[in-house]
Amino acid sequence: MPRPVRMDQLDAAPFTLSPAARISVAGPGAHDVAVLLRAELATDCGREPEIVDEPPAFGDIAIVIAPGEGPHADGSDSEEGYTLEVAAEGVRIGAATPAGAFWGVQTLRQLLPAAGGDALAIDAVSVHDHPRFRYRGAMLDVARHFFTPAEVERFIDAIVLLKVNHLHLHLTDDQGWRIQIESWPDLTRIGGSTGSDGSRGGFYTQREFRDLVAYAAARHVTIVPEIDMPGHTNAALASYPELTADGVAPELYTGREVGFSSLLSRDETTRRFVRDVVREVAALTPGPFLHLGGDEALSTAPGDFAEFVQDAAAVIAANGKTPVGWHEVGKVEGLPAGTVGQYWDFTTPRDRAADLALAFVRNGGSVILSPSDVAYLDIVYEDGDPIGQDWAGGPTTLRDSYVWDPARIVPGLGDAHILGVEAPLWTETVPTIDDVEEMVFPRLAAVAEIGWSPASADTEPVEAARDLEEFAERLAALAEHWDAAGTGYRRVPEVPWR
Ligand code: TNX
Repeated sequence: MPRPVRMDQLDAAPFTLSPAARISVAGPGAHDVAVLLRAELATDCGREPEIVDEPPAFGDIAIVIAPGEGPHADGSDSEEGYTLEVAAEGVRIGAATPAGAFWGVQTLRQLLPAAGGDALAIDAVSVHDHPRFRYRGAMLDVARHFFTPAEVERFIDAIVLLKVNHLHLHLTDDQGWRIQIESWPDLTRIGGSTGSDGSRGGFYTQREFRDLVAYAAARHVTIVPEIDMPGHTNAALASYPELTADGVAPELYTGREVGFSSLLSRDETTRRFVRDVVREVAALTPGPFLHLGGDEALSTAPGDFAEFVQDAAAVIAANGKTPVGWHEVGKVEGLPAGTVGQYWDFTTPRDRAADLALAFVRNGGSVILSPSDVAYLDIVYEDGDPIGQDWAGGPTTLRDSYVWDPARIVPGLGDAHILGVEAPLWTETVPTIDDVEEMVFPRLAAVAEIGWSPASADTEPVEAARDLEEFAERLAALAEHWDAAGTGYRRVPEVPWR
């Protein structure tokens, strides 16, 4: 999971992971991948193979990173592909990059029986695999409810099993400001002091955030930080009255409304604020993207919105980052070329949403698809669920999250202009990391597969291109790994859980 591009059962004896098996490494970065594999095997099945810098012996796991390795031979230009060969003689993972090898490791983990036992055997198999899209994302809203660095690390561990390679952190909103800004310390001192429903709040110091970015990067996950502007900013306004029109700080906000707050446009103090925040966040971010939000700015006049976003996007570009914005940002002319849009309207676009998405392409950029009626992880699974919202087209079942295709949403927006897919978890109603996991899994597996696995051509209707029953069988197998890792998930009725 996600389904590989090609997987052939071989007519050969199976591989058994013996207690004497070693991990043999060759090529730049292979040792680091091996260290991660060893740690994952320790959790998955209680084995900690020795890592050796020598050719594999019978029964070893080899990790080989070299330019000719991976599925380039299949005509893919992806940097993230890998091959995996399993037979009695041993396991061999080949890739051109450490990321490719790491995704091969995730496939190997899934092939091994979960929960250990003595007979750790895998049928002989050959896998050739690479992703459909470069960007496969999950979003965690740490602004409404705060999650600690350890909780976010646990979340990263869970998403990499699905080959998800971007974690978008929604760091600021009306209910909380979660990233330390040294030049504006009250953002976290005041704005970070609470959260949705009066929850206890919290924030990441710059040091904690750097460590989180490094933890993610070691696992080939890029952190995409979002500072949501000009709306969704009550926590900032409550921290600094000089950012408001009348100089009076609003109360901190713990409710669930959206669209009532706004930063000012054409205001010198606000400009300084945006420059300082973007500079500090960009400096913490080795990844290419900085997300400026831009959604639901319902109390910002259209002209003010355009001026604000033009300025913020230019500042992001001047700090060496590619701006990302929710699709409303597509209304704004004169964005830096290459600005990325994140589409959150439905799988059947309403109003101007399709045109706004295409505006990013006209400007030399690309689009991340997060259609809210299928990819929003905070939407209830069933009517009456105690946690979750239900605005985005009613409940989102596993079937809903699986049966759609990114290239069939906005007419004229095909694979070439789609950067990838992302499933966001908003947390107004999601207080704990256990609740987070129950909302995210198994639906993230569906979106991750849509982002990784090839589409079955243009089969009409889209239902014909996705076999829910076969997917559900694979999910039931995957869930044994979730059980072993202690990852929570919702036991949705479509899956024959074991
Ligand atoms: C919409 S769609 C939001 C968030 C809410 C979410 C709740 C979008 C970009 N923003 O502010 O948390 O709905 O489902």
